Amino acid sequence: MLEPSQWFSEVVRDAGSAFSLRIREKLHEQQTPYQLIEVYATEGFGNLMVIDGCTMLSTRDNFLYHEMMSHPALFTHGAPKRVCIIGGGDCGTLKEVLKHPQVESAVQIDIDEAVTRLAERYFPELTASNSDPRAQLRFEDGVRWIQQADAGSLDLIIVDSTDPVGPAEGLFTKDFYAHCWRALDLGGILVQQSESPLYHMQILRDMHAEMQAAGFVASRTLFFPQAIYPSGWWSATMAGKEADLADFRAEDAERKPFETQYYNAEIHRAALAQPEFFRRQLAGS
Ligand code: PUT
Repeated sequence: MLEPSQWFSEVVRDAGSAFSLRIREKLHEQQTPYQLIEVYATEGFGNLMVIDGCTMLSTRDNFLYHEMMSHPALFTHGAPKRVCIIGGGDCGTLKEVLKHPQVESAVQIDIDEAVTRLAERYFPELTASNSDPRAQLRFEDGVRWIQQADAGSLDLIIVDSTDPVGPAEGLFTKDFYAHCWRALDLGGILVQQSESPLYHMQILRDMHAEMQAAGFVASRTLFFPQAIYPSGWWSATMAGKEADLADFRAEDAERKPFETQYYNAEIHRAALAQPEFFRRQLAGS
Protein backbone atom coordinates (compact mmCIF):
# COMPACT_ATOMS: atom_id res chain seq x y z
CA MET A 1 0.00 0.00 0.00
CA LEU A 2 1.31 3.47 -0.89
CA GLU A 3 1.23 6.16 1.75
CA PRO A 4 -1.19 9.04 0.93
CA SER A 5 1.72 11.44 1.41
CA GLN A 6 3.39 9.94 -1.67
CA TRP A 7 0.66 11.37 -3.88
CA PHE A 8 -0.23 14.87 -4.97
CA SER A 9 -3.99 15.20 -5.52
CA GLU A 10 -5.99 18.07 -6.96
CA VAL A 11 -9.46 17.71 -5.51
CA VAL A 12 -12.49 19.19 -7.26
CA ARG A 13 -15.09 19.28 -4.51
CA ASP A 14 -18.06 20.30 -6.68
CA ALA A 15 -17.43 17.41 -9.05
CA GLY A 16 -16.58 14.94 -6.27
CA SER A 17 -13.38 14.02 -8.08
CA ALA A 18 -9.61 14.13 -7.74
CA PHE A 19 -6.61 13.60 -9.97
CA SER A 20 -3.50 12.19 -8.35
CA LEU A 21 0.13 11.82 -9.34
CA ARG A 22 2.61 9.72 -7.45
CA ILE A 23 5.49 11.91 -6.35
CA ARG A 24 9.13 11.09 -5.78
CA GLU A 25 9.94 14.27 -3.86
CA LYS A 26 8.95 17.88 -3.29
CA LEU A 27 11.55 19.99 -5.07
CA HIS A 28 10.40 23.46 -4.02
CA GLU A 29 7.78 25.36 -2.04
CA GLN A 30 7.46 29.14 -2.03
CA GLN A 31 4.80 31.55 -0.86
CA THR A 32 5.12 34.63 -3.07
CA PRO A 33 3.13 37.86 -2.51
CA TYR A 34 0.60 36.41 -4.97
CA GLN A 35 0.36 32.65 -4.53
CA LEU A 36 1.76 29.41 -3.12
CA ILE A 37 3.97 27.67 -5.69
CA GLU A 38 5.03 24.05 -5.28
CA VAL A 39 7.19 21.93 -7.58
CA TYR A 40 7.30 18.13 -7.35
CA ALA A 41 9.28 15.42 -9.09
CA THR A 42 6.68 12.81 -10.05
CA GLU A 43 7.00 9.15 -10.89
CA GLY A 44 5.46 9.28 -14.36
CA PHE A 45 4.92 12.89 -15.44
CA GLY A 46 8.34 14.46 -14.88
CA ASN A 47 8.27 17.68 -12.90
CA LEU A 48 4.96 19.15 -11.80
CA MET A 49 4.20 22.78 -10.90
CA VAL A 50 1.24 23.43 -8.63
CA ILE A 51 -0.12 26.89 -7.76
CA ASP A 52 -2.48 27.32 -4.82
CA GLY A 53 -3.21 23.59 -4.89
CA CYS A 54 -4.07 23.49 -8.64
CA THR A 55 -1.96 21.66 -11.20
CA MET A 56 -0.37 24.07 -13.68
CA LEU A 57 2.04 22.04 -15.78
CA SER A 58 3.95 18.82 -16.00
CA THR A 59 6.98 17.95 -18.11
CA ARG A 60 5.04 15.14 -19.77
CA ASP A 61 1.86 16.80 -20.99
CA ASN A 62 2.36 20.60 -21.05
CA PHE A 63 2.80 20.52 -24.85
CA LEU A 64 -0.92 19.90 -25.31
CA TYR A 65 -1.94 23.08 -23.50
CA HIS A 66 0.85 25.34 -24.76
CA GLU A 67 0.39 24.35 -28.40
CA MET A 68 -3.38 24.77 -28.26
CA MET A 69 -3.11 28.14 -26.50
CA SER A 70 -0.96 29.49 -29.32
CA HIS A 71 -1.06 27.84 -32.76
CA PRO A 72 -4.82 27.85 -33.49
CA ALA A 73 -5.08 31.60 -32.87
CA LEU A 74 -1.79 32.30 -34.70
CA PHE A 75 -2.99 30.36 -37.76
CA THR A 76 -6.44 32.01 -37.57
CA HIS A 77 -5.04 35.55 -37.67
CA GLY A 78 -4.07 36.66 -41.20
CA ALA A 79 -0.66 38.09 -40.27
CA PRO A 80 0.16 37.93 -36.54
CA LYS A 81 3.12 40.21 -35.89
CA ARG A 82 2.56 41.77 -32.47
CA VAL A 83 1.69 39.26 -29.75
CA CYS A 84 1.22 39.69 -26.03
CA ILE A 85 0.83 36.94 -23.44
CA ILE A 86 -0.84 37.83 -20.16
CA GLY A 87 0.29 35.35 -17.51
CA GLY A 88 2.18 32.44 -19.03
CA GLY A 89 5.10 32.82 -16.60
CA ASP A 90 6.33 29.28 -17.26
CA CYS A 91 7.17 30.52 -20.80
CA GLY A 92 5.73 27.43 -22.56
CA THR A 93 3.25 29.52 -24.58
CA LEU A 94 5.94 32.07 -25.42
CA LYS A 95 8.14 29.27 -26.75
CA GLU A 96 5.35 28.16 -29.13
CA VAL A 97 4.56 31.74 -30.25
CA LEU A 98 8.22 32.35 -31.15
CA LYS A 99 8.15 29.37 -33.53
CA HIS A 100 6.14 31.55 -35.96
CA PRO A 101 8.62 33.43 -38.15
CA GLN A 102 6.19 36.26 -38.92
CA VAL A 103 5.87 37.18 -35.23
CA GLU A 104 7.94 40.33 -34.76
CA SER A 105 7.42 40.91 -31.05
CA ALA A 106 6.12 38.78 -28.19
CA VAL A 107 5.67 40.48 -24.81
CA GLN A 108 4.90 38.29 -21.81
CA ILE A 109 3.44 39.98 -18.74
CA ASP A 110 3.21 37.83 -15.62
CA ILE A 111 2.61 39.34 -12.21
CA ASP A 112 4.78 36.75 -10.45
CA GLU A 113 8.45 36.58 -11.45
CA ALA A 114 8.92 33.50 -9.25
CA VAL A 115 6.97 31.38 -11.77
CA THR A 116 9.52 32.19 -14.50
CA ARG A 117 12.53 31.69 -12.23
CA LEU A 118 11.19 28.28 -11.18
CA ALA A 119 10.43 27.35 -14.80
CA GLU A 120 14.06 28.19 -15.68
CA ARG A 121 15.16 25.77 -12.96
CA TYR A 122 12.64 22.94 -13.31
CA PHE A 123 11.31 23.24 -16.89
CA PRO A 124 14.38 24.58 -18.78
CA GLU A 125 13.07 23.21 -22.09
CA LEU A 126 10.27 25.81 -21.91
CA THR A 127 12.46 28.82 -21.23
CA ALA A 128 15.18 28.06 -23.81
CA SER A 129 13.75 30.60 -26.31
CA ASN A 130 13.59 33.48 -23.81
CA SER A 131 16.75 35.01 -25.22
CA ASP A 132 15.09 35.41 -28.64
CA PRO A 133 15.43 39.13 -29.48
CA ARG A 134 11.67 39.26 -30.29
CA ALA A 135 10.78 38.23 -26.72
CA GLN A 136 10.25 40.64 -23.85
CA LEU A 137 9.51 39.45 -20.31
CA ARG A 138 7.77 41.83 -17.94
CA PHE A 139 6.76 41.15 -14.36
CA GLU A 140 3.78 43.32 -13.54
CA ASP A 141 -0.01 43.33 -13.42
CA GLY A 142 -1.34 42.24 -16.82
CA VAL A 143 -4.69 43.96 -16.27
CA ARG A 144 -3.00 47.32 -15.72
CA TRP A 145 -0.61 46.69 -18.64
CA ILE A 146 -3.44 46.07 -21.08
CA GLN A 147 -5.35 49.11 -19.79
CA GLN A 148 -2.32 51.22 -20.69
CA ALA A 149 -1.52 49.55 -24.04
CA ASP A 150 -1.98 51.78 -27.11
CA ALA A 151 -5.21 51.26 -29.02
CA GLY A 152 -4.75 48.94 -32.00
CA SER A 153 -1.18 48.06 -31.00
CA LEU A 154 -1.54 44.25 -30.90
CA ASP A 155 -2.58 41.47 -33.29
CA LEU A 156 -2.99 38.70 -30.75
CA ILE A 157 -3.53 38.63 -26.98
CA ILE A 158 -3.11 35.26 -25.26
CA VAL A 159 -4.41 35.03 -21.70
CA ASP A 160 -2.53 32.08 -20.21
CA SER A 161 -3.71 32.45 -16.65
CA THR A 162 -4.22 30.39 -13.55
CA ASP A 163 -7.80 29.44 -12.65
CA PRO A 164 -10.27 32.30 -12.15
CA VAL A 165 -9.74 32.68 -8.41
CA GLY A 166 -7.30 34.95 -6.58
CA PRO A 167 -4.82 36.91 -8.74
CA ALA A 168 -6.39 35.76 -12.05
CA GLU A 169 -9.99 36.77 -11.28
CA GLY A 170 -9.65 40.16 -13.00
CA LEU A 171 -8.71 38.41 -16.25
CA PHE A 172 -12.17 36.86 -16.59
CA THR A 173 -14.23 40.07 -16.71
CA LYS A 174 -16.03 42.13 -19.34
CA ASP A 175 -13.97 45.15 -18.34
CA PHE A 176 -10.71 43.30 -19.07
CA TYR A 177 -12.05 42.01 -22.41
CA ALA A 178 -13.06 45.56 -23.37
CA HIS A 179 -9.48 46.74 -22.78
CA CYS A 180 -8.20 43.80 -24.87
CA TRP A 181 -10.64 44.76 -27.66
CA ARG A 182 -9.31 48.32 -27.60
CA ALA A 183 -5.64 47.21 -27.63
CA LEU A 184 -6.19 44.88 -30.61
CA ASP A 185 -5.83 46.08 -34.18
CA LEU A 186 -8.46 45.30 -36.83
CA GLY A 187 -8.54 41.53 -37.32
CA GLY A 188 -7.11 41.06 -33.83
CA ILE A 189 -7.77 37.93 -31.78
CA LEU A 190 -7.98 37.32 -28.04
CA VAL A 191 -7.53 33.76 -26.79
CA GLN A 192 -7.99 32.75 -23.18
CA GLN A 193 -7.62 29.47 -21.31
CA SER A 194 -11.22 28.60 -20.44
CA GLU A 195 -11.15 25.67 -18.00
CA SER A 196 -12.91 22.29 -18.34
CA PRO A 197 -16.03 22.05 -20.52
CA LEU A 198 -17.21 19.21 -18.29
CA TYR A 199 -16.73 20.93 -14.93
CA HIS A 200 -16.79 24.67 -15.63
CA MET A 201 -19.60 25.28 -18.12
CA GLN A 202 -20.79 28.38 -16.26
CA ILE A 203 -17.34 29.98 -16.64
CA LEU A 204 -17.43 29.21 -20.37
CA ARG A 205 -20.94 30.62 -20.80
CA ASP A 206 -20.03 33.81 -18.94
CA MET A 207 -16.82 34.14 -20.95
CA HIS A 208 -18.59 33.97 -24.33
CA ALA A 209 -21.29 36.41 -23.16
CA GLU A 210 -18.77 38.89 -21.74
CA MET A 211 -16.41 38.73 -24.72
CA GLN A 212 -19.29 39.57 -27.02
CA ALA A 213 -20.61 42.24 -24.68
CA ALA A 214 -17.12 43.79 -24.75
CA GLY A 215 -17.35 44.24 -28.53
CA PHE A 216 -15.93 41.04 -30.07
CA VAL A 217 -18.04 39.93 -33.04
CA ALA A 218 -17.41 36.22 -32.55
CA SER A 219 -16.13 33.75 -29.99
CA ARG A 220 -15.27 30.07 -30.40
CA THR A 221 -14.00 27.43 -28.01
CA LEU A 222 -11.29 24.91 -28.86
CA PHE A 223 -11.32 21.58 -27.01
CA PHE A 224 -8.31 19.41 -26.22
CA PRO A 225 -7.17 16.72 -23.78
CA GLN A 226 -5.08 17.68 -20.77
CA ALA A 227 -4.33 14.74 -18.51
CA ILE A 228 -3.33 16.66 -15.38
CA TYR A 229 -6.18 19.19 -15.34
CA PRO A 230 -9.51 18.47 -13.66
CA SER A 231 -11.61 16.07 -15.81
CA GLY A 232 -8.66 15.57 -18.20
CA TRP A 233 -10.43 17.73 -20.79
CA TRP A 234 -9.64 21.42 -21.27
CA SER A 235 -10.48 24.37 -23.50
CA ALA A 236 -9.26 27.68 -24.90
CA THR A 237 -11.70 30.32 -26.14
CA MET A 238 -10.91 32.70 -29.00
CA ALA A 239 -12.67 36.02 -29.55
CA GLY A 240 -12.38 37.89 -32.83
CA LYS A 241 -12.55 41.60 -33.46
CA GLU A 242 -13.75 40.97 -37.04
CA ALA A 243 -13.44 37.38 -38.27
CA ASP A 244 -15.75 34.59 -37.21
CA LEU A 245 -12.74 32.34 -36.33
CA ALA A 246 -14.05 29.17 -38.02
CA ASP A 247 -11.60 29.64 -40.91
CA PHE A 248 -7.87 29.48 -40.51
CA ARG A 249 -4.75 29.39 -42.70
CA ALA A 250 -4.97 25.61 -43.09
CA GLU A 251 -2.38 25.38 -45.84
CA ASP A 252 0.11 27.33 -43.76
CA ALA A 253 -0.67 25.07 -40.78
CA GLU A 254 -0.13 21.99 -42.95
CA ARG A 255 3.25 23.31 -44.12
CA LYS A 256 4.34 24.89 -40.85
CA PRO A 257 8.11 25.37 -40.81
CA PHE A 258 8.49 24.07 -37.25
CA GLU A 259 7.77 20.96 -35.20
CA THR A 260 4.89 20.43 -32.84
CA GLN A 261 3.91 17.39 -30.80
CA TYR A 262 0.12 17.77 -30.97
CA TYR A 263 -1.02 20.64 -33.17
CA ASN A 264 -1.59 20.26 -36.90
CA ALA A 265 -4.30 21.37 -39.30
CA GLU A 266 -6.45 18.28 -38.62
CA ILE A 267 -6.22 18.79 -34.87
CA HIS A 268 -7.19 22.44 -35.38
CA ARG A 269 -10.36 21.46 -37.30
CA ALA A 270 -11.22 18.78 -34.76
CA ALA A 271 -10.69 21.13 -31.80
CA LEU A 272 -13.31 23.51 -33.22
CA ALA A 273 -16.02 20.82 -33.27
CA GLN A 274 -18.61 21.60 -30.62
CA PRO A 275 -20.21 18.92 -28.44
CA GLU A 276 -24.04 18.93 -28.32
CA PHE A 277 -24.29 19.81 -24.60
CA PHE A 278 -21.93 22.72 -25.16
CA ARG A 279 -23.93 24.10 -28.11
CA ARG A 280 -27.16 23.82 -26.14
CA GLN A 281 -25.78 25.47 -23.04
CA LEU A 282 -24.19 28.34 -24.97
CA ALA A 283 -27.51 28.91 -26.69
CA GLY A 284 -29.04 29.04 -23.22
CA SER A 285 -31.39 26.06 -23.56
N1 PUT B 1 -2.42 28.00 -17.12
C1 PUT B 1 -2.93 26.91 -16.34
C2 PUT B 1 -4.39 26.71 -16.44
C3 PUT B 1 -5.04 26.34 -15.15
C4 PUT B 1 -5.06 24.91 -14.87
N2 PUT B 1 -5.70 24.53 -13.65
